[in-house]
Amino acid sequence: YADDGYRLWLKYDLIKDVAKRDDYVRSAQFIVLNGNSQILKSAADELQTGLQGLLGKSVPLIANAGNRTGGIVLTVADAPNADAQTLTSEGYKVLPKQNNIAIVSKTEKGVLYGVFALLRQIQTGQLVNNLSLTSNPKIQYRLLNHWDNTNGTIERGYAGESLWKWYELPATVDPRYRDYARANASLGINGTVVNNVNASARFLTDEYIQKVAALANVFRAYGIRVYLSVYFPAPKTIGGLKTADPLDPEVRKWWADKTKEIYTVIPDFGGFLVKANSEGEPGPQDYGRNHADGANMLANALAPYDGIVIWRAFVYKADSKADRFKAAYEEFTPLDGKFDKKVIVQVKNGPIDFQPREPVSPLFGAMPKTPLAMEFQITQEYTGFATHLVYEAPLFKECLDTDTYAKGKGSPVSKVIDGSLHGYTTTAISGVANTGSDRNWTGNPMAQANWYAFGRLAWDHTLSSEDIAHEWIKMTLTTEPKAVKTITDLMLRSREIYVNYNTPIGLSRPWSGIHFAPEPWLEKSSRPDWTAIYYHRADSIGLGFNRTATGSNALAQYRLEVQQMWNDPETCPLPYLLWYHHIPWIKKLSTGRTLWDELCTRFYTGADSVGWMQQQWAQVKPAVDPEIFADVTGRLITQHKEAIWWRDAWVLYLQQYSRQPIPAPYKKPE
Ligand code: GCW
Repeated sequence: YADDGYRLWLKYDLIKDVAKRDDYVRSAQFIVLNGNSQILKSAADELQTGLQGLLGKSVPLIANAGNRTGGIVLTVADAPNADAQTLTSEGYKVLPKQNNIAIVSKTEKGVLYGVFALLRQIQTGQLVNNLSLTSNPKIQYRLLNHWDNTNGTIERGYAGESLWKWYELPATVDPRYRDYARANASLGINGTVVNNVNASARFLTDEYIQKVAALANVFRAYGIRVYLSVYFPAPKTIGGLKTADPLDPEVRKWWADKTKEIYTVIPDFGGFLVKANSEGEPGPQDYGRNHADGANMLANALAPYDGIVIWRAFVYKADSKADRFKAAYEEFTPLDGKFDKKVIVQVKNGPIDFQPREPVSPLFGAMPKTPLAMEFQITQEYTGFATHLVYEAPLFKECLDTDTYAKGKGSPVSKVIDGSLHGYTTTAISGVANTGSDRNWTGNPMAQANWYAFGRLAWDHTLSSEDIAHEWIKMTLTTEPKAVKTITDLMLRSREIYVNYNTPIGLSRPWSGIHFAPEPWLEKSSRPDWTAIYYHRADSIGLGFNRTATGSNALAQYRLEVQQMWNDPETCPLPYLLWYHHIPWIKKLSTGRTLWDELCTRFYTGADSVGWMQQQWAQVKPAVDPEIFADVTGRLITQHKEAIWWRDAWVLYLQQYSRQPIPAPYKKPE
C-alpha cells in the first residue's frame, strides 16, 4: 500500500531477494523466550512482528530450545554468565551460540535493544548467521524533551499537534503511544520529558499526574521512563503557599510531598527538568537564591527515589552592553561542585541558541565537578521548520567531536558528556523532539532521519553521520544501492548548504519573531538581544561580533588552545569567523575573496545548491515510494524558493552597509 511514513524505520516490508530471505528464515525458525515480564514480551512481540513482515512467515515462541538449532534465543544473563561480561546494564550481545542466535544482556531492556539491533541487521541486508555484536550505551540517560503544552500545541513543533491527547487521557490511551515507544526503544532512548520546559504548573496537579501515569504505563513496557518539566513557583500557584523560595521549609515539604505523590502512581518516574530564571520563567533567583539552591531542593525531594534533576543552563539577560554568549558560563561556573549528586546540568550545544552553526558552549570545558548533559534540538526551529531538508547528524557530530582541551588535547565534548573525561557518575543527553500528530510523525518525511540520528548518537556518539544515514535510508526509504548513495550525498551536504544560504561564515540569528522568515534588518525590538543587529553587528566598516579581548572577550571563556584556534582573524576558520571577529567588508579572506564577495558567493551558491538537491532527489523517483517521493519533491520546491528569499534578504540588507556591487558571476536579485 502507499507508504504514508507512519511506520518510520520499522517498516518490516517483505525482503524481495528470495535467496537472502531463505537465509534469514533458516536462522529464525523459532524464538526462545524465557520469562514473561512486560519488556521481554515487548522484545518477543517486536521480533515476531518484524520477522513476520520481513520474512513473510510467522515465527513461533517457545520456552526452551532443547536440542533445536536455527532459532533466536533471548537471554537475560546474571552477572557470572561469561557472555554477559563486558556488558553494562543496558548493553547487549548478539552472538552465535549452539547454532542459534543468542541475544544476551544483563537486563530485559538490553535484550529489547539487542532485538532491535538484530532486526536492524536484517533490515539493512547484513548476514546474521555468524553475527557477533557487542554494544554498550555510552551515555546513561538518553532522553527526548517534548516542548508540548496542555492545550495540544507544541512550542517550536512543525508536525501538527502534540502526540499526547491530554483531553482524553487517562481513560483513552491512543495506540499510537505504543508505536512512539517502539520507535524510541529501537534507538535506545530510555526516557521522555513529556511537557514543555516553559512549563505549566497544571502538570503537577493530580489531574495531570494521572494522565502522565497512563502514558508511563505504555512506555514502561519499552524501557522508557517519563519525566516532567516543572514550573518553579508551583508551590505558590497550585500549592497555596506564599513563596517558592527553595530554602523555605514549607516549600521544601511541598516538593517532597508532591514527589511522593508522583511516585505513588508512577513508581519508575524519571525526575524533573527545569528551566529557571530564563526568558521570563521564574526561578530561585527571584528569592535571592542561585541555581544550585533550586536544583538541590528538588534533588532533596527526589532523595528517596531513583530520579534525577535536570537543570538547564540556558540563561541570558536583556542587557545591550553584555554579550549573551557569556551568560551561561558566568552564572554556572561559580557553582561547579555545588550541585547535589542527583543533579545534572543540561547545556545547549552552543552558547547562543541552536543556530545552524555555533561554536560549542564554553561550559563544556569548564565544569569538571558537575555532570553536564547535552541538549540538542532535533526540531528545526532555526533550520527551516519542516520544509527545509537539513540532516542534523553532521551538526551533532561537529559539536561532539570538538576538543574542549579541558584536560589537554583529546578532551572532546563527547568525552565530557559521556563521563569518561571527568568521571561523572551521571550522564545524559537530550534531544528536543520533532514529533507531532502528523501521520508521518515529523512533517517532513526526511526529518525522521534527525530523530533517528539523535537516538543512534545518544547510544553511540562514535557512529558516523554517513553510516547513520545509510541505515536510516535502507530501513525507511529504499535499499536500491544507487538511490541509497544519492540520498546519502544529499543528506550529508544538506546542512552546509543550509548554512550557506542562511547564516554563512559565522553569522547568526537573523530571525523574525517566529524564527522562520529572514529579518536581518531587525534593529529594534522590546529587548536589545532580540534584534538581529545585536548578533551580526553590521556597520559601514564591516560585519561580525568582536568577541576577542578588544571586544566582549567571550573567547576568554575557552581553554587557551581553543582560544588560539579562533582568536586570530587571519587563521580563524571561516565557519566561525564572524562569531568572533568584526571583519572589514574589503578584507581579503583565506579564499582569496573579500569578505563581501565571499558572503555573496556563499549566499548564491547555497541557494543554487538547493537546485542540485532537487535534481538529486528527482533521480531516486523509481526507488522510493510515490507518496513520500511527491511529498519531499514539494518541500524541496518550497525550500528552493525560500533559499533565494534568504539570499536576497541578506544580500540587499548588507549591501546598504557594504556599498559594494554583487560580484560576477552572480546576477543581481530581481
Ligand atoms: O530557542 C528558544 C526558543 C524558545 C525555547 C527556548 C528554550 C522553550 O525560541 O521557544 O523555549 O529556546 O530553549 O528554553
